[in-house]
Amino acid sequence: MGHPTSGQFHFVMIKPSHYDDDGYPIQWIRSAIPSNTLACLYGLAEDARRRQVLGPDVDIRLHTYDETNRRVRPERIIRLIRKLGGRALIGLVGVQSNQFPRAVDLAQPFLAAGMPVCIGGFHVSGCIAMLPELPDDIRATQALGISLFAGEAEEGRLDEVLFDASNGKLKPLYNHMDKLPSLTGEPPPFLPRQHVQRTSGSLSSVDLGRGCPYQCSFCTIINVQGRKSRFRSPDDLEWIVRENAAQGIHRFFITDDNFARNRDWEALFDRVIELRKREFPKLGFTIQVDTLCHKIPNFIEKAAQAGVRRVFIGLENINPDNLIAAKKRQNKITEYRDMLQKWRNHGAITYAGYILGFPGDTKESIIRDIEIIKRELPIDILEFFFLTPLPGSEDHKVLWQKGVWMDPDMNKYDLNHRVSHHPTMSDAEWEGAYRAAWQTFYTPEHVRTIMRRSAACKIGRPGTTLTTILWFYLMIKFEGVHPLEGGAFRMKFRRDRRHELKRENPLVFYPRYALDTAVKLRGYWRVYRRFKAMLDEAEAAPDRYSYSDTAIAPPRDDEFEALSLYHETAGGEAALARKRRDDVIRERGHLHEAPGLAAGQAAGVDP
Ligand code: B12
Ligand code: SF4
Repeated sequence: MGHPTSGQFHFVMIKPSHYDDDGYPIQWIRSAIPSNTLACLYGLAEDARRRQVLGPDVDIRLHTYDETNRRVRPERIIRLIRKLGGRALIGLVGVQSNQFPRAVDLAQPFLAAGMPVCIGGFHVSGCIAMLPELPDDIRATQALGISLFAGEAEEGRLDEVLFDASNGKLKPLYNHMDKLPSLTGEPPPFLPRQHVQRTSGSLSSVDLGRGCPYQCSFCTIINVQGRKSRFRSPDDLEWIVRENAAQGIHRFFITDDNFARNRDWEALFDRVIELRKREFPKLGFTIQVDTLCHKIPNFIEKAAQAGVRRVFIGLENINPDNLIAAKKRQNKITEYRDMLQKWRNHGAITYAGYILGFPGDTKESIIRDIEIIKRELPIDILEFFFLTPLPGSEDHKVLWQKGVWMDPDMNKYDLNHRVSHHPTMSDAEWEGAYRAAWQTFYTPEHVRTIMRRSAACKIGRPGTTLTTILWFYLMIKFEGVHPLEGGAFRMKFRRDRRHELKRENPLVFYPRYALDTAVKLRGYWRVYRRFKAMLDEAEAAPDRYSYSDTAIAPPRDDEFEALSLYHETAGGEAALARKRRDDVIRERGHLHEAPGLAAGQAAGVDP
């Protein structure tokens, strides 16, 4: 590579949001969690800057924007770059399918100003990974002159893009889907503190690994990031901890989709345990795992010692027939209680993802299942999703090949909207069942029960459990967005409305916005007072520590005969029969491990 130019080169990284149902970007004064993609790109770009990849005379300047917590005004960015001088690359980063329309809208003013734009992330990568040809929306983007990046940017791939942009020769497509880079020793994700301050506070995001061995048909990750586990080293992790601790950040969301299948989980936990003991006692983590994680010897024990306090679990469903239909065979309902109780006994707050709209679901079965979960499984937070054919998943590919209808508006692919038809429920029924699911789980009675369960646990954190329930409840009840896209104090800007929709009159827009905000705040306050009273009641209860119920009581002898989980669900009896058969084989000594999985992991092979 030569030295293309001298002076400055601006790399502007924008993580776009997506539009709400009224056409306004979903953004907050404080969003929940900083973006790991932005942190990854920032880490890579900072490294490229230090290595002077554009030559010693070119000063690379980095600008980062997360639209979920900051208004992005392209005209201001254009003015700033013109004032500072030099060439620029506008990178729209980590663009998911639901963010693709917004990303393209944001790109337009930059293109008009003659600035090159490149879009990367799961929509582009997922479509290229799975479809025989590019879908119309992506082709239209290329026709506008936007460059696309598919695959991951590590192993020096970002350098090439920066170099081409600085030479005014950005290629229409950078396709790296054929090779997944190693992560070990690559520049780790990092975000300066001013970013983290725009989110819930002292929490940053990192990925310590990518890839998952399973084959769930609704999943995009395996087709984009592969099924082999790639991971960062304990030294990389220590660097991340130290750099963040230096800016006062001690808590992390580890974004690995399934940290239990990160082949190096133990070495990574061991390093954190050591760092916690020696220097950073405040270190805390949130992780995502699968439902067999408790079968990995020491996994939960070491997670607790490493400071894991919140765990996202891909529960997905309690009907084995549905799980089998989604190729999620690794989820065994006969293990759910053991796994959840073990996390609880180690002081973690559990969030379980639950998908609605599998072929066997009806509105009645969904409500029945949620009632079973409330009674029999000790889950703190249950979050619902529409079964969605996300671009990049096998489900999407199959529907696409068969020409089955899927909503053409990518903005709706946020798992909070229905984008396909269900085989038996009407559209209205499915949407009704989705709303009913949230209402059925988060009743005042059940919130009270969760508070009692949390208060009964000696190492439980009822106050934090309450805050988390409030986050979920308030987003669904008042904000109309999925809690995972939520934040504090919604911002809306009249001029940022989706261009297909008419710009509203200021005399209509502002009074309505003010009124909506006031009504929401009043609602927030009422819910807070009501739920806080439940917390106080649970903490003051004379039987606080002796409280028990079916979900948290240790397994009973007649567990498998008595619980609805195994007898009222579709395929529950068959799952129970499989478990009993496996138990017999294990007792006879033929099966030494959890079926397939733990053995596969130990041997380092995909099951
Ligand atoms: C963490 C995460 C979140 C966090 C986000 C905050 C955070 N801390 O990062 C939370 C929990 C809030 C979240 C929410 C949602 N998420 Co999410 N999330 C993830 C997850 C697990 C990791 C993302 C990540 O950091 N990946 C690692 C980065 C490095 O990979 P990457 O984004 O692809 O970026 C690399 C390349 O693409 C490339 N690249 C990317 N951009 C650019 C730009 C340029 C210019 C260049 C050169 C290169 C480049 O370089 C990067 C480094 O290699 C992914 C799954 C996954 N494994 O990626 C799902 C995932 C991205 N999420 C998804 C979805 C659907 C959502 C939600 C809409 C749904 C929901 N209700 O949960 C919301 C939307 C909220 C929002 N506003 O983002 C889907 C998107 C699928 C799709 N086809 O669109 C994914 C893939 C998971 C899935 N279910 O399939 N999510
Ligand atoms: S376990 Fe999670 S990450 Fe792995 S394939 Fe299934 S949905 Fe995807």
